[in-house]
Amino acid sequence: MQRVNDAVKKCSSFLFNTTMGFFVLNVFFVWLKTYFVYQHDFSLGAKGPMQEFLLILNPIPTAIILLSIGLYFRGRATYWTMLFVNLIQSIWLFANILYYREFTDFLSLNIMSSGGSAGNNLGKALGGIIQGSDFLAFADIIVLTLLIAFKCIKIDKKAVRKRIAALVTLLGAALMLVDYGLAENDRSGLLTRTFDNNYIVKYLGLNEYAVYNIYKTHKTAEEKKQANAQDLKKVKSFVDDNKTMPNAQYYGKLKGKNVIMFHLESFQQFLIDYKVNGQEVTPNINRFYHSKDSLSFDNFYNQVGQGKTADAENMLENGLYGTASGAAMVNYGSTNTYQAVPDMLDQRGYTTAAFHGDVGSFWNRDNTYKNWGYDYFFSKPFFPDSDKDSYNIGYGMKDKIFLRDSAKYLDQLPQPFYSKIITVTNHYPYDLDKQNISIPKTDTGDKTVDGYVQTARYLDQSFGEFEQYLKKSGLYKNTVIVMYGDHYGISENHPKAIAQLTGKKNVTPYDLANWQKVPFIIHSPALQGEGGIKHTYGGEIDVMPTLLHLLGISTSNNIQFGQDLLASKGNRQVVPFRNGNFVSKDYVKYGGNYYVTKSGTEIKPSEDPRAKSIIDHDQDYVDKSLEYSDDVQTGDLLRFHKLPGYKKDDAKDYSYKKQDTLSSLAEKQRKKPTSVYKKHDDKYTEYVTNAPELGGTPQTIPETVSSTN
Ligand code: GP9
Ligand code: MN
Repeated sequence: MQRVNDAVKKCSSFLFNTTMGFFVLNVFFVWLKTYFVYQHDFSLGAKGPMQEFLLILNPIPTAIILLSIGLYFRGRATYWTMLFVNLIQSIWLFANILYYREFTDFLSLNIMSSGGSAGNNLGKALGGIIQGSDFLAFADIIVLTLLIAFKCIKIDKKAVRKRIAALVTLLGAALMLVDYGLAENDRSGLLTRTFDNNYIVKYLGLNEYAVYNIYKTHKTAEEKKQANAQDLKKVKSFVDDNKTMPNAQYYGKLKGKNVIMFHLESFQQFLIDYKVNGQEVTPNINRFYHSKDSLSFDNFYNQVGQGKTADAENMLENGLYGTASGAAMVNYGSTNTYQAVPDMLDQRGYTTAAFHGDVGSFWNRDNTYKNWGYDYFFSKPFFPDSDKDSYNIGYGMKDKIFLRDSAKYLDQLPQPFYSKIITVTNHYPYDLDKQNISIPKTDTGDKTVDGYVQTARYLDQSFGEFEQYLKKSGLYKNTVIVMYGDHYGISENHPKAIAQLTGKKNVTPYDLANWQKVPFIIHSPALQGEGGIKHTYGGEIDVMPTLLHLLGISTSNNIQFGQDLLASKGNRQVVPFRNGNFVSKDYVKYGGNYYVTKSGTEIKPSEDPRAKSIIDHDQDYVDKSLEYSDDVQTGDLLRFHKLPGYKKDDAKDYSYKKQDTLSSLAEKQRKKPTSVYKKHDDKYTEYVTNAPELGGTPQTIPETVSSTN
């Protein structure tokens, strides 16, 4: 007992009477409150022991580094410096608690310096959102100050040796490196690909996020400052030179129709008509693909870079490539000027809405969509019980549940509407719970590959249910359903499995280029049988002009890099990949090799002057397209471009908060009662799903498991 008492005494004398003790107290409290806020106020979605561990670890390094500044002073100055550093960190924590509660995102330099919508709204709403527990962020500072005032903590006059102070700072830096190493190991590309602010905080910490955000903001602002209206000139002349002539047969054919952009997550073209065990994997999507009311494309490629889904979205709705590194939506989405498809349609009387069963902050959608003109963004918090474990898998809600819940909102959109529905279940690692599995895995033996057909089947079934809803609601006949796969599902790092799935002995770069094909289908009964499978070479960048022309909207004044895939004239049929490779109607350049597109025969351009001149020409087009598209985004060049009839709009006018959304929807319906709900006398369409989580029948896998195809 005596020994315990002695130990406690020693310990408290260290903590209360020495500089190092005071330092330890501060580090401990900063860590404790930050960790508490992580768990209590933010939803960082830490999964598994490593992410949980990093959440515990990540407040410590900056706490040590910053508080150790105090160790370089002596006496009183040391104590006040530490308290001051603690205070600064606490204010940052406190501000983020409030901001996050309202916007499910973290404060950024742009938001703070713009004094924009976010700031204003936050100011107004502050009274309403502040909670007593928020002030815990300052509790330790008050207690420590009082303890000093009442001399319970005695100021240690001795200075800490400089060498020791430096060692402590170094310890903080070392811990930061350890944290970063473990984080990169768990989620590679964390800082280069920049998925989501939540990820940076989850893995690296709130203070690291602040530094990263300041650095990024500064870099982006510098690039923008250096750009001027002159830079737009060469871009514009390049875009003008590559304009396509719309096809009279199709131009305006789908004018005034609703549009649903149905995002098939990670869905590759090879899945179309693919069979496992003699069964079609995706019978519903196949049916759409082959329908006479569908314009389908069998030489259509994904062109994404690091931004993956975000790059696909950027291409489809802006005709701009993803940027050379990172995700354009994250780096520029909050600040750049856009002349995007949703906004163009919005200004022509469309209601515009995006739907996604993940959190709104992923890929910075919650900010970017405002600048793209989306009236509404229905993300996870909009759907009932969307946090329930059994409703989720991988990145977000299971597609069947997500689509059922989305239909409720779709019913309420005044028509015509333009909507984008982003599915997510068919995403790596292709996990699916047993009750939802309805087809055997493939048997390549590659674990990351074999479940792919199962989630693809699930996506297909989800789409099938959604199609029934469209028919039942009456939307089907006056809606264009655009389906596209956003990018690969099985990456090139699985050549053996790819060979087996495609029935080849081994795969060449030519096969891998073909492997980048994804479906692109424009389906509408209004095509009146004038669809068919088109063989034009194209990719995601071409969707914008193709679709807008079908809707009867000219793109001749847009700064966009796509070409109308239905064009009667001027289509180059060159498909740039983000790394400068390409596929054209003539040649394929992939992984440093060249092939004849139609036959797959490898060629050496240096030995074939005719091929070389075509390839050089195509390469020049590819390089310029990518370079100019980057210039538009890094220099924010659209701020200098006047699009006739287009009104630049302001992110401040949009709010994706649930309450604001619901009241805006209600008001819109009163003013413009053209929604399904209004047309059906204030009734929602019945949505039928067999999702077992909602009481439907669980799926079963057929007995026999044999090899693919
Ligand atoms: C997450 C989802 C996935 O919201 O869009 O993005 P990805 O990893 O496919 O780019
Ligand atoms: Mn994706």
